[in-house]
Amino acid sequence: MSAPNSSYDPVEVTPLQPDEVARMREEALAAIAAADSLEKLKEVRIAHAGDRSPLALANREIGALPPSARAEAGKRVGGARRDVAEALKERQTVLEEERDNRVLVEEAVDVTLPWDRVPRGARHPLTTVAERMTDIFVGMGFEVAEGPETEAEWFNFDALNFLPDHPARTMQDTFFLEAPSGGESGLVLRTHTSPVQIRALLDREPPVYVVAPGKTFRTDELDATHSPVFHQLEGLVVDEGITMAHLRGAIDAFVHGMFGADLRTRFRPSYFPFTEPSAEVDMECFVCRGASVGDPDAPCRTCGSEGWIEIGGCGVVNPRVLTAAGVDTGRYSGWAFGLGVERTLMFAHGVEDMHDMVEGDIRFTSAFGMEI
Ligand code: FA5
Repeated sequence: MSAPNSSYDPVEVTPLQPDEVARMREEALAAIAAADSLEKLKEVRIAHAGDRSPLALANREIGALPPSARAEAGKRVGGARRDVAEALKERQTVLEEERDNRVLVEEAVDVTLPWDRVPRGARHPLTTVAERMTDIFVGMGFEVAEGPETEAEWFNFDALNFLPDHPARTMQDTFFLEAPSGGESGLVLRTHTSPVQIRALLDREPPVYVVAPGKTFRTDELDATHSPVFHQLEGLVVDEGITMAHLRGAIDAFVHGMFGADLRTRFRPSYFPFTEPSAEVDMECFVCRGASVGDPDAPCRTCGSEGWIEIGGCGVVNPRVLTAAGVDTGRYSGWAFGLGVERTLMFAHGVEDMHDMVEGDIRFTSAFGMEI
């Protein structure tokens, strides 16, 4: 800035000449009008209204003028600066409005788009199928009983009338945990849910109507239809006047509730040490209903064209078992069954390979939905 000078001629100070002030003003207004974004307008503001802008520098020259010349020069430069400030404000408003409208369009939320939230997990279908099986019997008045997965050999075998030389007691079938010692029973991973029969009978007085879903273990290789860890649903009824006809009725009610209202069942003679007589339970194939039997043109994968599907074992409780559990066999009789849960899941949902049930692939589990 020039020093005050009484002989100073304002007309000679170039930045303060009217034409020059008008040119600076026009240049600023043109730049403001041409700014097409808030970023560009910011640059224009610094260039034409900032401390180092031509009009700001011209304003500084006013202080160097003789007092008589200051008013006119101040009016001229001040007017130009005011016009520039107003134009900046207006342009700022317009550009902000344009930006807001653009954001509203560009950032609109499409509520119809598919969501990408982390999916919720699903319960394993073995759990839900075991619950559905259990519920059918609970609906008939049965209560749920439990037993440990690590079981005394006495409950798993002896009390169920397995003689010491029964093949199921050899290393082929059973995970033995502790050998018997000092008169104490050995420990095994239970090979079936049938020991819960004994526990239920020791825990309560007849009449007994219980079901026991649970995990069981055998030294079987994992393949399409076997797993070393699998699940069963045990059922036990002990009451006065109980016959095999009641067993047929209960099994029919289960098959109808689980697979279809009009499916037939049949009992095939079998052997279990703890039931006499014993039977394997078959149900009519719910896919082909027997139509595939003897028809090579229409084979059925579900039943292997047998027309029937085996779902478990059952029988009238052997009086020796009732005696081991302290039940008066002169007064009470009973029946029991053991159904495979994996097998039920395979038939109910068309699962063909047991590997799918144990490998933990979430794509298998989530296909069954979020059932709880
Ligand atoms: C028993 O385990 C008897 N406790 C059933 C029983 C209970 C009979 C009460 C009489 C009275 P079984 O060994 O057949 O029987 O097994 C019953 C079911 O368990 C089979 O039908 C099958 O569905 C299932 N199962 C057996 N072994 C395996 C395995 N390794 N993997 C998957 N499921 C199996």
